[in-house]
Amino acid sequence: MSFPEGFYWGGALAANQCEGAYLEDGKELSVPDMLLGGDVNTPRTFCPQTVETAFYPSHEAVDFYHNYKEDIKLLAEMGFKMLRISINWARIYPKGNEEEPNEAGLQFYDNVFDECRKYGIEPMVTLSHYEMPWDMVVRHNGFESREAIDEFVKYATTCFKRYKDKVKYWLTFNEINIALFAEIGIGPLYGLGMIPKEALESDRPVRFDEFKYDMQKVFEGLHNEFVASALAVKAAHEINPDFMIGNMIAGGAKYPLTCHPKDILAAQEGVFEGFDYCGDVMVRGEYSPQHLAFLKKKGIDPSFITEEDKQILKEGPVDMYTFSYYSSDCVTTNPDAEKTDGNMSTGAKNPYLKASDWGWLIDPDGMRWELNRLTGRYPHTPIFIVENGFGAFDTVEEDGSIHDTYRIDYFRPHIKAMGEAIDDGVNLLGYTTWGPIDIVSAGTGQLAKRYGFIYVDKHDDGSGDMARSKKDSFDWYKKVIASNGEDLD
Ligand code: BGP
Repeated sequence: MSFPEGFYWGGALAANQCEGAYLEDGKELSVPDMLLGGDVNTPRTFCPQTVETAFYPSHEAVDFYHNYKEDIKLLAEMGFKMLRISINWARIYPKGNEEEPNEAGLQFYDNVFDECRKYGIEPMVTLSHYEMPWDMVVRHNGFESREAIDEFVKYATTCFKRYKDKVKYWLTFNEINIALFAEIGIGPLYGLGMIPKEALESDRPVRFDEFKYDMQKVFEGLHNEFVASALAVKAAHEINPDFMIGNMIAGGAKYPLTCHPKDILAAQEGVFEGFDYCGDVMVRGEYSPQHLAFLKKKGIDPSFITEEDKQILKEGPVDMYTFSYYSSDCVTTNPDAEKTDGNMSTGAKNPYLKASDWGWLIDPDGMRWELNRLTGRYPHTPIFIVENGFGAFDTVEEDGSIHDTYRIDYFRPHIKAMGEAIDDGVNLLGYTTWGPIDIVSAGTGQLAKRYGFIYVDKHDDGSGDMARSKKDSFDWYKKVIASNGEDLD
């Protein structure tokens, strides 16, 4: 198993899940600031700012905004080569449509990048990680409107110019394919900043499972986002030809539940809908006949794909394919098959795999399989795994130690699988684990769903002093990085 020299070991965070300081230094509301938490069985709730007593997890999060120096120092101690963060769009353009960016917001990220570079950590930046300025949702329902294209390109260009000598690796939209997860309500709001009118105008909190979307509008919104991404990629290369810009796909492996040919066909379609609908357009810069047939089957009118937009897509393919990998699921035509009980996952349950406490199936071989599949589909595009990790309850012992062997047991075979995939011929540039410091869960809004090597004393009732402490996995990952993936014991 041979990880190449210069392989980027590190971790990944999202601004809305770690920063807090939700109205500081000119920042205004963004999408996650409107959401309350849920849990494994309860979807999150959209709740306009009328409930004074409610706990909004993103408002304080784990206060990375004021702790970034201490946090980056700890990550550096683990030997991080890369830190993926997102820029909170509403810190730079608080309403999305200002003429000039907010200098205090820009300065904050200058400080973060300088702090990373001080320790030799290469930053990677996601421009939009579910964090659209709320005002854009209210004004034009996010990417339902083409106004969002201009607003995003302006924001992206501001960042590319400002940080052109500090940041080389960029992702346009986090998990862009989540837009199509409309059946669990969360997708179009997180992915596109689109919310059903009834929810927006409701005078009571609305749970995600009550959201109903018009799929024609969702596919149009997603198309607008492809166009925005392609325009940003083009602008980025004009500003600095060395930039590496990636798409970002909510990844995983999808298998047929059985070898019945109907299941095989259903899984093939599931993989296209789940991953490649977005991946193909962003890597190849075009829709294919397969896309058009798929839209037709779904009853979607494809006339939003204009000649002018086709040209834009052609001029802005990404330089690398990046994805998150946590889990896998199965596809079947059998309506009675058991479903995975995980939040954010709707597939059929794989009887050979164990699950986390949130029902996410644990499948390291699936990671190798998916890396190989992507290499076959996009042979000339390097790959980056930008999220992988294990959300779990942690127990703090009396002496303050945290023995998270279950987390190490999750990482070990995944890192091994990644090494095997490299030996299979996959061109993998790096690996950033999700939430190296405990942060707010995107799916449930919980703090109890912890991913970190570093524990944060913050809880779902809002209590906690935010103190940071090392878990057992801290020293383990440090050893993995120091040995370039060889020492996994
Ligand atoms: C991805 C998101 C992240 C993240 C992660 C884990 O979907 O890009 O923002 O949170 O999944 O999910 P969760 O926080 O729901 O456990």
